[in-house]
Amino acid sequence: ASAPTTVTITGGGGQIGYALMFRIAAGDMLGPDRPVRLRLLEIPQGMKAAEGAALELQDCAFPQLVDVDVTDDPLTAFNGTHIAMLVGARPRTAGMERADLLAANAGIFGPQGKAIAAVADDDVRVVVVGNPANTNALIAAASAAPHVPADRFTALTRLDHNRAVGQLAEVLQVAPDDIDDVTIWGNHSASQFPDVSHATVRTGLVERMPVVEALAERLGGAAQVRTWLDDTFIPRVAKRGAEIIEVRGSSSVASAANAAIDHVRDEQLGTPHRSWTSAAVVSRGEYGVPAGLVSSFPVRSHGDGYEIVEGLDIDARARARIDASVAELIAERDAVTALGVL
Ligand code: NAX
Repeated sequence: ASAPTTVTITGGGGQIGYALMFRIAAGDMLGPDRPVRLRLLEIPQGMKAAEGAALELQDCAFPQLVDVDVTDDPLTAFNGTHIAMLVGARPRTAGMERADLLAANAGIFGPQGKAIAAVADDDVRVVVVGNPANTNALIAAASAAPHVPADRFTALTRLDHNRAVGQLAEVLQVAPDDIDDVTIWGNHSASQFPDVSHATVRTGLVERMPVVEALAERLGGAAQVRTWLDDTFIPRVAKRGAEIIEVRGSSSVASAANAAIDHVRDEQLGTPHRSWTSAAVVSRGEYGVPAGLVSSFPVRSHGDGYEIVEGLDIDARARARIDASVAELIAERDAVTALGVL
């Protein structure tokens, strides 16, 4: 067997952490042949919950799980880590302004970025799940520079991506796996742009059809497709988190953990040949997104990190939606800069 891969989960005593660790230990993220060492980072109040989860991991006797450490010290948690999943964050509480939220999270993700730079493996990859995920990733990347290249830092928009695929599969009455090349652009927030203009759906053994054409057949014409996309699909995907809270009485947990696993698996093992997925990565100016921002893009991996899929046509409607979400990312970055964090 290969040497163990060390995976650090921050917020290991929280809900998403709990949903993540058992699936990672079972081999869902890195495949059945890679032994895993788990490190759970918590703040003192969360230590008991994380320790309890570690006891349960032991009780699963997972063959691939080499060991589990629980700690409230970032330098211990990130020591030699290969994959850091930054889940723990400061949630927005009643009466909290956006600047307060950004500042509180800068106080978490800045020091964690520094700790990663100091002690993580040279090939470390980091995914930020804790919100505001894009800007938290920006802060962590800036704090880890220049020791860790910025492209090792990503933020999770795979849940939004999977939500979009799920909605399309339902309307088109196909399996989710029949749909390729959906894109989430921009921020992991209500301003995001779920884009189906390049998406295709399987119609035969190898034949595919543009999703917009398949939608037109189902909904009765191009005008109906436009209305459905603008009034139903885009807002439903962008606000799905609120819908889950309303129906379930609690935020997305298992689906968020699943998306984080998909994100890391594809980054580490590669995306399927034929298609791409979505992840928030550091822009180098692609598609007019200002360099340095952590924005969601169409991305591919050959097993060595995500690269942005370039050269896609962006029409005027899409341009306006991407620009609106990117404007929000710029505002978040400027607010953080004003706080003296960047
Ligand atoms: P919980 O409140 O259940 O768990 C968070 C845990 O993080 C707590 O146990 C807390 O003690 C710990 N924590 C706080 N500060 C920490 C620090 N400095 N170091 C280590 N641990 C720390 O929240 P949960 O439901 O697990 O959600 C976690 C985060 O994911 C939230 O920020 C949430 O907004 C975000 N989400 C992001 C999603 C995405 O697609 N990017 C979707 C799901 C989720 O909303």
